[in-house]
Amino acid sequence: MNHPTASASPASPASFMVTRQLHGDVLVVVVDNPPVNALGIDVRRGLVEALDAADADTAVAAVVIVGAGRNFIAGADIREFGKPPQPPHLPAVCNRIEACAKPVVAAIHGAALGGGLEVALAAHYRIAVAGAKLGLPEVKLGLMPGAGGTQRAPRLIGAAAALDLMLSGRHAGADEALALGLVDRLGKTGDVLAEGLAYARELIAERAGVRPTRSARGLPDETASRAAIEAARKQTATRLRGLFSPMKIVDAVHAALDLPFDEGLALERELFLECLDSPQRAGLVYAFFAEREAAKAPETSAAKPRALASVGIVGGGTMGAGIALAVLDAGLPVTMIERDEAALGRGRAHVARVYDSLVDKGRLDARDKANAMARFAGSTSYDALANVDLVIEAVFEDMAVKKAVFAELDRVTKPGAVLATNTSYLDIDEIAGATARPSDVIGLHFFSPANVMKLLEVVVPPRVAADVVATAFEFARRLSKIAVRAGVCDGFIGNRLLAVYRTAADYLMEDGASPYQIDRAMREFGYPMGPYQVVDLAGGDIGWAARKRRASTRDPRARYVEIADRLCERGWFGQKTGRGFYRYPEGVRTGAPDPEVEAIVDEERKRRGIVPRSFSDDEIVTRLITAIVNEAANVVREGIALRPLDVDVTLVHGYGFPRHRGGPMKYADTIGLANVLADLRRFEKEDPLFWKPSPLIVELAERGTSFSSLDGARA
Ligand code: T1G
Ligand code: NAD
Repeated sequence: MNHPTASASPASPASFMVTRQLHGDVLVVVVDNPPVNALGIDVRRGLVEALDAADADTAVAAVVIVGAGRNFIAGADIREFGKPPQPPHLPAVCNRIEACAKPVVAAIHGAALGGGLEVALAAHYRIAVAGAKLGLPEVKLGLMPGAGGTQRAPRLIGAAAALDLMLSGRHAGADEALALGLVDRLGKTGDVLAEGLAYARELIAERAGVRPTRSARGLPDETASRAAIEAARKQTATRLRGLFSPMKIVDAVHAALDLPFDEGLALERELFLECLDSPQRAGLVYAFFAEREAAKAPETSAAKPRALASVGIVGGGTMGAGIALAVLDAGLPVTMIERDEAALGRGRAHVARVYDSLVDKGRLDARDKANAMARFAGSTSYDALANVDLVIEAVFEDMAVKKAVFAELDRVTKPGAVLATNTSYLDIDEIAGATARPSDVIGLHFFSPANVMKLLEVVVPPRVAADVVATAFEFARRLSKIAVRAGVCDGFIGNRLLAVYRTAADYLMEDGASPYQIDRAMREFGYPMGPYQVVDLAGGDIGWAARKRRASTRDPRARYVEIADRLCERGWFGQKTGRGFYRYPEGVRTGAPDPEVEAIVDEERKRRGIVPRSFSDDEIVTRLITAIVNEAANVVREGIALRPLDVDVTLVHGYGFPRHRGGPMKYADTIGLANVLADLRRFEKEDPLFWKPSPLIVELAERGTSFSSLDGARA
């Protein structure tokens, strides 16, 4: 939206970020703080000045608040959190808007999130145009609405709807916002300023006057409201267990039901400040910025992406079909290549099956499914890939098979096509060597299920061209994936750290901890599953194959625990065989501890002459996280990961590391690298090879600094 020229008092920064102009008798107040009009101090000051001006100017009959650029207001300025708060604080700004003697209209386009929606809720009337997204996502930052949202939203849309928005953090589109009562009307055009002005003039003509939300009667049905609050308490105590702010949100909404507005607002402030001080807020805000920084690789600013209008996928198995779904969901056409018609049929059926279940659940419209399937083509001839812009190979994890596929791709694809492999472990530079154009070959490492998991490791071999890397990041953005740049080594960033995590867990198990205690301790720490539940989910046979492949190159001095091999030798591969480390009675996804497994563990200890000892849950967590952090420091030191934040984003989005802790490197910084080094020195006495401290940790600890010092200013 193009905003009118400033007529505010002389050149305070506030006057640049919040401008105002009289359109007849309507004062238009424009918030202009790129990139997302965050409510930083100057914007807050500018809004108060604008409302004061409106009340003081008799020529003003109504006010319209609107955002410049692509959004209304995306919330408080997250970068201000953790810094000393400066007045006017946002609750006061919102109260000032609500107290205006002239009707105030919030004209919403793009994002109206968090404090941005709270500004709109403080206005007396709200209009939105198509494409608007409204929400109170503070919970995703370890926070809660802190500018009246917990008191005004329930009054406007009821306790249940308000709690759903605040506890899920999801965005409501314009239509849903109207249905909920978050906005009063939808604009017929996309011209948000014109729509806002028209609405304001109508209100003036009708002498509609002001309509403070604080006195809205959205909590009429006390019984229903109490039931919604109790249901939210249960949900928070179970599904959001371990998170700090959700229960504070429920407490605040409860106050909206029982307390007068200003007392509820005061309680909200108290609870908000508690959330602001919680370490979870620090971890989640770190994660917010780290994800965005990870998308900025040197190549993305050095080169322009190539064309990306069509995609080929070779291999229609677990990953090929999942990747096809992700590409179709992004609106792109897909051509799948398989060895034979039967395999191709399985790949297509997998894609259709996923869409059918979404349609059945009402999460996808049948028409959208048909449109997506119409963009799906399949063939057993590689010639079908002659004109695609990008090809992703997802065939068997076998070097010879992959090299044959890339030689074929080299023959059929057009010059400039990007050739990507989804290999989990294999040397991408060797695969690239099977073509005459290694500079066009890159790794795109998806995670299963590829249409669901957000993480995408962009694996950069030494000979790849910068614009190919830039194309990979652009592709990730199109698929709404969180991309992380990784160098080539065994397992790249994620699987390399997973292997060390698993090894440390196996050492603990053989030394005396039960696999079930280890899993429970890691769940308490915040992982959705412990390491042995993950093995059973992914399939013990996959790891077994990898261990056998590595046997010839394994360091003979390294300790090797054979417990998992004993289970695999019995065919106990996990969920897919009904038992692994746990037993899975027919159709049950949550396994039961298995005394036979504990007996096998005991046998192995005896065979190795190990006298089992007990470990506390804390010791288990310390050892497993320290193992990850130590190896991750090597990954950063070797340049496999550009920065520590890239490791954090990888483990949070691909390996279940609890997001509210920010990631292993952020977590290590909260503990202090000197303490991490002390733990490493302690463990090193037991096994100098496995626990050899990373030189990077030694260096940073000696310098008394942190991993984040390597991330650059923002993260
Ligand atoms: N504060 C500061 N910077 C922000 C920001 C914010 N609220 N939102 C985005 N940015 C930066 C972001 O880091 C990036 O910077 C650039 O803007 C573009 O963002 C009291 C306490 C709005 C949907 O949680 O969800 O209000 O990397 O890449 O994909 O109750 O940004 O370019 O340098 O994400 O188009 C609540 C957070 C705050 C919304 C746009 N608000 N933002 O998505 O662009 S807490 C939120 C978003 C609060 C009050 C409480 C998204 C977006 P850079 P982007 P996008
Ligand atoms: P899969 O066995 O499920 O599927 C492989 C498919 O490739 C099969 O359908 C097979 O018919 C097809 N294929 C084999 N040779 C072919 C050829 N020459 N031309 C065309 N199609 C051919 O395997 P998957 O689990 O989907 O794994 C595929 C790749 O993705 C592997 O490199 C694997 O390491 C990697 N990967 C797997 C996962 C996972 O969790 N499964 C995760 C990330 C990466």
